[in-house]
Order: sequence, then C-alpha cells, then structure tokens
Amino acid sequence: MKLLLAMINNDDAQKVMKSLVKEKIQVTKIASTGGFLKTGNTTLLIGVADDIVEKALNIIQENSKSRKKIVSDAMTSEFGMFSGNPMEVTIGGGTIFILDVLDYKKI
Ligand code: 2BA
Repeated sequence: MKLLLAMINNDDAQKVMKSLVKEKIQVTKIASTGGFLKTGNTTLLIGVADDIVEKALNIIQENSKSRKKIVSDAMTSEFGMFSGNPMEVTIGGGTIFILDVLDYKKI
C-alpha cells in the first residue's frame, strides 16, 4: 500500500477530489500553506493499493493545471532584502510524495 501526499492548487482541489471519489479512491483534504508564496494550497492524503497508484496519479495530473503567478520578490523574503520587483513563479500541477505504508488499520 502507498500513501500519496499531493500538494495541489486550491482551485483544482474540488475537481481532483470528485474524480478520485468517482473512481472509489478515498481521499482526505487538508488546508495547507506554501512556504515560498505563503498562500493557501491543498494537501490531499490518498491511501491506495500499489496497483491503484498510477490511476490516482493520472487523475491528479488530468485535473491539476500549472499556473503562472506574478509576485513581488519582496513578498518572498521575511527579511525585506529584495527590491520589490515583480517576478514570475510557475506553480505546479501538483507535487506528490509517494510513501510506503507499513500497515493500515480501521478500528
Ligand atoms: P510554495 O512553497 O508557496 O511555492 C510555490 C511555487 O513557488 C513553487 O511551485 C515553485 O514554482 C516556486 N518556488 C518555491 N520555492 C522557490 C524558491 N526558493 N525560489 C523560486 N521559486 C520558488 P511548486 O514547486 O509547484 O510548489 C507548489 C507548492 O507545493 C509549494 O508552495 C509547497 O507548498 C508545496 N511543495 C512543493 N515542493 C515541496 C517540497 N519539496 N516539500 C514540501 N512542500 C512542497
């Protein structure tokens, strides 16, 4: 079994979750915040059998768009050492960690 930790854009979360649930893949949504942009994003916890991992990854990929965002480079530093010039950041599709699950119990 694997646990997918998928960090995706808030705007894609509903579509991704709906598509996963439609395929009977269970998912838990956690509100999270990116360390760089310091804006909200969504982390999905998806526990799946090994042979379902590819299917879950495809669903995430099909429903998560990458986006470009213009931010001030001063926004990205807590120390205010940057100029405040605009910079373009590409925010993924999704960033997904695939973890081995040692055991899984429902009690
Ligand atoms: P943030 O940390 O807010 O990062 C948003 C986007 O800013 C990133 O998109 C990346 O394109 C850019 N970025 C991040 N750090 C940067 C830096 N030091 N210099 C220049 N640009 C930088 P993604 O890579 O698609 O990541 C989207 C979100 O996924 C991240 O939001 C973070 O919440 C999470 N994430 C990505 N990689 C991670 C990792 N290795 N560990 C934990 N969380 C991760």
